[in-house]
Formats: sequence, structure tokens, C-alpha cells
Amino acid sequence: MKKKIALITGVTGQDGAYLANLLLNKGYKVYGTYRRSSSLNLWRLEELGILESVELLSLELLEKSNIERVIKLIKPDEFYNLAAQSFVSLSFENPIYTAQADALGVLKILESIRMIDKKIKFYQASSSEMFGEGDLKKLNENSLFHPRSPYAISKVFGHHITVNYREAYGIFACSGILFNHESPLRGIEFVTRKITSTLAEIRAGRKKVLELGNIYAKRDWGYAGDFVEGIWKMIQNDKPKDYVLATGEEHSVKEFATLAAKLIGFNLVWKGKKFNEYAIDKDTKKIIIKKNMGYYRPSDVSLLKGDPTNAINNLNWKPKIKFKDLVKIMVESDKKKSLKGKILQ
Ligand code: NAP
Ligand code: G4F
Repeated sequence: MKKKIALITGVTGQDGAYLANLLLNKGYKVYGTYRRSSSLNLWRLEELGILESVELLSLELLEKSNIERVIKLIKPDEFYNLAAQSFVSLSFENPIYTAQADALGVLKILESIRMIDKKIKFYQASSSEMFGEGDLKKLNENSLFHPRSPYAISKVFGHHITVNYREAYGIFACSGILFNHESPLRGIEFVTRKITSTLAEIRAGRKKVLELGNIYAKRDWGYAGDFVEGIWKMIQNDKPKDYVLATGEEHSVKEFATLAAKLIGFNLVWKGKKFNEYAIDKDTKKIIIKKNMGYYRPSDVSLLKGDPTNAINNLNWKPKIKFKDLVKIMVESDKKKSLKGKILQ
């Protein structure tokens, strides 16, 4: 039987690498796109041992001709759009670029699919950030969007245009509204990996302090390996439909940091209030974590918690890794990396 052909944009990112691994294990021919730049970012594919198995093609989301070239060349059965400027903080500094990549980039892909081959199944990486501030209950596919950053607003466009191409042109296009998912392959700019990598470096004596912004922000953190399974299931569904993937649990940044510090071997005590809050190691009396107002965002989202009931009932999907195990997996990985040398990524 002919192998199914999958195309993953953003294969050099966290989810791209895990999804490529999953699809290779399922017998797909996997093509992944990267951005041509001075330094190639292939460490995740290397860590998973799949660098040789994924066919790499260069693609810049802003260039429609790049998208058309790749689609015509490989004729994919399934197109997973994971590429994006995905860092919320950076979207405040580079809002126009973020909108071009995360909003118009999606439209460029959908237009290319419409013009070249409407049978290609399309997945769009939507985000729980689209819900933004407001609803304190668990968020599902029908909850209102109140996006709070240029990133989230761009993702709302990507989400709606995906629904529109499904409704208007009958394309099998679906959108996964994914809550935060993390792993040892998470970029070090995101708060979970920033915490585990910096604490490991402090333990190894190469860094002194971990500086954080809004430690009272709460997120619904799952494991990326579980979430890419849900992405694949959405595309295998009989009908294209959008789903929330989440764990249904909320934890604060402070909780994540305190647990990670304990697992790394610090005995933290929190002191001070509000902007002067800090944590010392009881044994050495040294400051391990302190606040830095520079990491606050112009507008943040204080709580995101999802309701994955529809995915559980209709996709037979379930997150397997719990919060405590997720923190442990990330801490263990960064401890190991820091013992081998400086953590660079
Ligand atoms: P990530 O690690 O930041 O990966 C993003 C990927 O997009 C990287 O491969 C990056 O390439 C590529 N990319 C960025 N700008 C591009 C451009 N202009 N043209 C082509 N490629 C570009 O993100 P992730 O955590 O894997 O997330 C995957 C997708 O899911 C993203 O769309 C993100 O917004 C969305 N999402 C993530 C989460 C989460 O919690 N992880 C939750 C909801 C939604 P380089 O390697 O060259 O930078
Ligand atoms: O780890 P974060 O940067 O992730 P954020 O903003 O929730 O976005 C991630 O998840 C989204 C899904 O909901 C994705 F769509 C998006 O692409 C990305 O993957 O920040 C989490 C929280 C924020 O409230 C932030 O203000 O942690 C808070 N925080 C506190 N101190 C910090 C820091 N965030 C970062 N990155 N660095 C800090 O020092």
C-alpha cells in the first residue's frame, strides 16, 4: 500500500518534532519544513533520533510561492500547519510580523490548497490564548474569544479562516484549540522550560538566580507527546471538526517553580510581597528565584483551563501525563543536560 504523505510546517519546533516522530511510527512518509537561515535549528529532531528520517524542505510562511512549491512537489495527503511565531511576549514587540506569519500565513496555505488540491486534509494549530481573559470556568469549543495579545489575535484569524475554508469550499480543514503543552523539547523562552533549565544551571553552579514575571498566572499544562496524538486523531476523524485539547487542571507558575526547585534539590522558602517576592534556599540562604518586572506583559492572561470532554468522547483521546510527572520529566532532562555541559537550548 502507498505510504500516506504528511507535510509538517514548523517541524523544527517542539510539536513538529513530536508529531513527525508519531507519524513516522505510523508508517507515513514525513516531510517537514524549516526556515532557511544562518543557523539551522535541528536539535529536537536530533534528540528524537529522527533527523535522517524526515525529509526537510525550506519554507517561509510569509512567501506564498514557497507554500505552493512545496505542495506541488510532494503532493501531501495531510498538511499540518504548526509553524508560527509562537512566543506571546515577542508578539508585543513584533506585532506586524506575528500577524503576517500567524494570521496571513494560514490564509496563504488555505488558498494554496484551494487552488492546487482541495482533497488535502489541513490541520491548523489554534491556541487557548484565543480565549484570553474572562471566563473562569473550564473553556470548551463554544467559549467566547477575548484575545489579549497580537499573537492571540492573529491565532483567532487563523482559526476563523480555517473554519471558513471548510464551510465555503468543503476542504477537510480543522483546528485544534490546544492548551499549553510542554516537554524537554520546549523552547527555553517559555516559562516551564525557562524554570527547569535555569534551576538546573543554578544547581550546576553556572547561574545564580532565576528571574520570573507574573508568577500568579495559571495555566493548564499538559505533555506535548500526548497532544500530538490528539492532533493526528482530529485529521483521521470522519468529519472535520475543531477540538479543545487540555488536561482540565490549573496550576500557577509559582507552583511549577516550587515543585521543580524541590525536584532539583532546593528547599525553597518564599518571602516578600507583590513585586518584591523572592524565594531563598533554606539550606544555603541564597536567593534562587526573584521577580523581574521586565517579564510582565502589557496585557497577560491570568488563567487558562480547558475542558477536553469532546476530544475524550469523540476522538478517544486522553492526556496521559499528569502535572507532577510532567515537571519531573522536564527537570530530569535538564539535570542530565546540565551535568553534560552548559544548557544552550
Ligand atoms: P515552536 O516550538 O515555537 O515552533 C514553531 C515552529 O514554527 C518552528 O519550527 C519555527 O521555526 C517555525 N516558524 C516560525 N516562524 C516561521 C515562519 N515565518 N515561516 C516558517 N516557519 C516558521 O512552537 P510549538 O510549541 O511547537 O507550537 C506549534 C504550534 O502550535 C505553533 O503554531 C503554536 O503557536 C501552536 N500552539 C502551541 C501551544 C503550546 O503550548 N506549545 C499551544 C497552542 C498552540 P524555527 O525553528 O526556525 O524558529
Ligand atoms: O510559558 P509562556 O510564555 O506561555 P503562554 O504565554 O501561555 O503561551 C504558550 O501557550 C499558548 C497556549 O495557551 C500557546 F499558544 C503559545 O504559543 C505558547 O506556547 O507563559 C505562561 C505564563 C504567562 O502568563 C506569563 O506571563 O507564565 C507567565 N510568566 C511569568 N514569568 C512568564 C515568565 N512567561 C515567560 N515566558 N517567562 C517568564 O519569565
